Amino acid sequence: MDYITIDSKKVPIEGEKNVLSLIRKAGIDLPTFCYHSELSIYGACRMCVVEDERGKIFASCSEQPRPGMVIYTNTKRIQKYRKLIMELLLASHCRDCTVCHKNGMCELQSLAYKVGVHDVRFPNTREERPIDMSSPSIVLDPNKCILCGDCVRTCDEIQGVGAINFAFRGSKTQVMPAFDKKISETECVGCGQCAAVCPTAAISIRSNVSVVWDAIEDKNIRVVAQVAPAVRIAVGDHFQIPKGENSFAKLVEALRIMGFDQIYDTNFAADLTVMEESAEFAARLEKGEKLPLFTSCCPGWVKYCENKYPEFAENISTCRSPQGMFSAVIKEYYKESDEKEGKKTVVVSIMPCTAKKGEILRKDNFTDGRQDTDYVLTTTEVIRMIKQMGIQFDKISGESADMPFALASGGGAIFGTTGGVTEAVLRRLSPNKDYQTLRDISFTGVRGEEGIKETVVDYQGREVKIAVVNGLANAGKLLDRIKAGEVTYDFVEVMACKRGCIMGGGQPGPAGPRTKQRRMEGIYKVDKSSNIKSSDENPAVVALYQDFLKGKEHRLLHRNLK
Ligand code: HC1
Ligand code: SF4
Repeated sequence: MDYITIDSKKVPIEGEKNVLSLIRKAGIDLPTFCYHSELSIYGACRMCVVEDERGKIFASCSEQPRPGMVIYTNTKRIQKYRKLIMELLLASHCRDCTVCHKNGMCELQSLAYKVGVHDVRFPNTREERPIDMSSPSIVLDPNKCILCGDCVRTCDEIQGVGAINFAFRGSKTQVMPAFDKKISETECVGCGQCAAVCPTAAISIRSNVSVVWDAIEDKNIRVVAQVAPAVRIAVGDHFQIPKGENSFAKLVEALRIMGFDQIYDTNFAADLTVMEESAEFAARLEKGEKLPLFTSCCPGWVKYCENKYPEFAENISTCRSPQGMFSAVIKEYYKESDEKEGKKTVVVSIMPCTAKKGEILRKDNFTDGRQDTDYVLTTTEVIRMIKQMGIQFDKISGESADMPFALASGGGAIFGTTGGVTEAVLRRLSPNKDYQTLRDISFTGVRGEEGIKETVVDYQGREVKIAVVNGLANAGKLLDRIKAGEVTYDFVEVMACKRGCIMGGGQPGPAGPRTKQRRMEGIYKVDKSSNIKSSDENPAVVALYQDFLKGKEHRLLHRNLK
């Protein structure tokens, strides 16, 4: 086997494409801003520089490993070099760290500390630039940008959107949409993946924290929370909870301490979505109409399809997302009590996703002209609120969500990761729900991290072709193949974010490969521990259909498409 030597440790080369990967394999956490294993190599930030035995200094992310190489990662020269790079980055960065909302979560801040920069010798010569607040999902603040390009490559390579790019030259270089447009005037789908990779607050999540505190403070407002499937396995990340552990009960207790009046589980509404989407799929299959049916629960995907492939817009399920269905049901549920008590119900949904902030503003998601979800808080915003309140999240023991919307099946839980919607629909449509059948469904190929998964299942004696897609660029590839007649499907699940909602733009970061893996496992553990596996077996769902929902299914659960 071939080796390289890193700081006197021999490290085997096992297919790694760059020296940086071997350094990390050796257990050394070398700082980087612009290196991400899933993106093309850019080599711009130079933070990962190392020195070889000949005294040559180079960026380890863009250097191929050669057998016999000897690498030093922390010589005096390297330390000096890194400090200088950091100082130059800080020189052109605004200095409002103490009041920045990324304070404490900023990679620039933590790396400045790590490399030992305590002073910046250079004046800040950069002009103040306007902040773009036009999107409901993200905020672009060019004054905080270090030009690492992570956001540009993510939007282009992973999401296939290309809404932002570098503009101007030299000291005027800036990341922004083309033609001086605002981000809301581009094809941006609000997925927030750019914000998730941004090491500073140059692209950040549009915050609703203060308006939610205002609502909680108002005694005439009933503040109702719904908590999405993927939030529970990431909210603990900032509180020393093991990665991927289910923190739902702790979150419920924390929300109660904060002053939320009712706390419900969006997994319950995911069960409602499975019921409606399965029925819609079965009906379309029977008629042979508008196939493939595309899932509709991911707003980033819905917008992407409408923007880039409008010819497929009719194929998207008419079902609202679980968030949309649930908020409509909650508002209807409290209608009478609100009138009697002179109160107003405000629904706050707690989501891993920034695009959900845009979904709630879509008119096709309104009920009788009313916006059902009032505010969306991402997982990171909720983490901030927990910290603001001083709740010792790791110490509280946890409580149950409120009835009647606390009970969910495992099928609802697995919505939080790629393949979950499809698996839940297959469980629902299967006449048998025994252990072996459900196990067989889980092995049809719908699980796993691949960008495009395909499978064929039997449904009432016919072959049903299914694709599961995650990452919008992969959706574009699949749609191109469908358009070219190269492939046909009956059912296609699309999630905008790679690995699904567990890696939504509103989840805490940075999340390395192990965290991603743990989050996926965390979702399946929630399913495993659930006594009810299929949405149609959820007694709370059955009861809702028998009584409250009678005659209102279409009005509350489907998009109003004219
Ligand atoms: Fe998702 Fe969904 S699974 S879209 O990823 O269908 O955001 O978690 O809440 O609505 O349930 C997100 C997650 C979420 C919806 C559900
Ligand atoms: Fe691109 Fe998504 Fe960021 Fe919009 S939110 S700029 S689509 S990565």
